[in-house]
Amino acid sequence: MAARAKVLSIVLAGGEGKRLMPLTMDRAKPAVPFGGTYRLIDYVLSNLVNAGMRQIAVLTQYKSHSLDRHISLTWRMSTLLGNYVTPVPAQQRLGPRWYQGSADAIFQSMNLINDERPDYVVVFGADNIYRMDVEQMLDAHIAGGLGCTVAAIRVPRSQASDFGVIDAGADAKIDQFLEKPADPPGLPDDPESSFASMGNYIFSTQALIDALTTDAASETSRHDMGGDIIPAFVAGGDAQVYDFSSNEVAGSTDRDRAYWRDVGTIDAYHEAHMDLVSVDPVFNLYNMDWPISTYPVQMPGAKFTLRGLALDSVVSPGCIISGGSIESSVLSPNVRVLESSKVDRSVLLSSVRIGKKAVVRNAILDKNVVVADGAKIGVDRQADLDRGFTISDGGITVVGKGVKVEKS
Ligand code: ADQ
Repeated sequence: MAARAKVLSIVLAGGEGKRLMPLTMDRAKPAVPFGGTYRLIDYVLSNLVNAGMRQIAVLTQYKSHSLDRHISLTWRMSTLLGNYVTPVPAQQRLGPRWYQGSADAIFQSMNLINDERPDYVVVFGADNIYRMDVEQMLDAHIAGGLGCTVAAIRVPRSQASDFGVIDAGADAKIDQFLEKPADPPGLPDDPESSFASMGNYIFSTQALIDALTTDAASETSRHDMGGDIIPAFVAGGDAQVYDFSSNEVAGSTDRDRAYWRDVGTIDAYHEAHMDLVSVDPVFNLYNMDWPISTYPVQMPGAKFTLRGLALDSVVSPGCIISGGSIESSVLSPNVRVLESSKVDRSVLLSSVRIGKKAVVRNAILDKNVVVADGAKIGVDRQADLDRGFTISDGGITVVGKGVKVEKS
């Protein structure tokens, strides 16, 4: 039997997440809670670990305290056999400066690659919701024999300007890569769809080292993986695409196989939660053949009293719904909803308190928000703006951490 290839995984977790404000006010984007008990980073780490990747460095930067703590508490592994999942804060090894871009983050962490001497380097983003068997992508990378493989998924052309858009031939070799083009090209067999990069890459180690070293010396580069490194591989004829729809994850159906969401904006974050609570969700959190793991919550089961009820919702441990009603919503641990209150199409993060006769609709309430008796959120747009809440383009009201919302 051939020896298994040696792989180092690098998770890019240093983005600021400005478009998720105020949820990213005090935490890095990959530490933003998602799906009740999880954080965004749990999805990529579950995919890597389930696929057998056991040397994983998570490059962190801004506001990384909550992220570092989560990774250390949840993902720490036995160091037997050289296994680890470790947060690597920005080291400023090359001078007193933050990372300039995602490529600079890896360049400044080159010592990890030099120490580990892997055959291949897996570089994945930290803030997308999906399941992927990374080993299948690695096999495709090895079989293709090129320096770089980019995972991609079909998205509606109208949304493709947010992504790197790929034009590849039948042999999977990438002919053109356009990072966030204003007018994304459609696919020959489907003009209203484009092939979008998922921001997940696999590199042959020497090819990556060469590309990063050339990029670091460039004065015009923004030192960005999608903006500079991938286009350089494509220009050199050394990049191939990996079609995510060919990835078969244990226990998944054809439908959830095709599920991938970039939850970088408030609207996308809210929509992805609505996907979770749909009656027959495309993305199935309950597929225990490919578990999404997180820090286990040490709290009693959710309790419903005084005719409190929840329909089409995810209610985490420690919650008490005492006479209130919840519909199409996701509740993180330790939330309270009291008598005659209504929560609809909303995401409540941990320890939110909702008093009596309150209404919360189309809203995201960050940790520790307290909603007074009779207060309304997401009902009157002007009243929400007047109270300083953020309202997304799609009309979702976001209330920041710890805010006390009075009856207006
Ligand atoms: P974006 O998501 O816009 O596009 P970026 O903001 O660089 O790219 O984020 C990618 C990942 O890198 C995220 O996980 C982020 O947290 C992290 N990151 C960003 N800057 C970093 C830094 N300085 N240090 C460490 N980590 C950093 C990318 C690709 C597109 C692709 C989309 C898919 O550029 O081509 O389509 O991802 O979501």
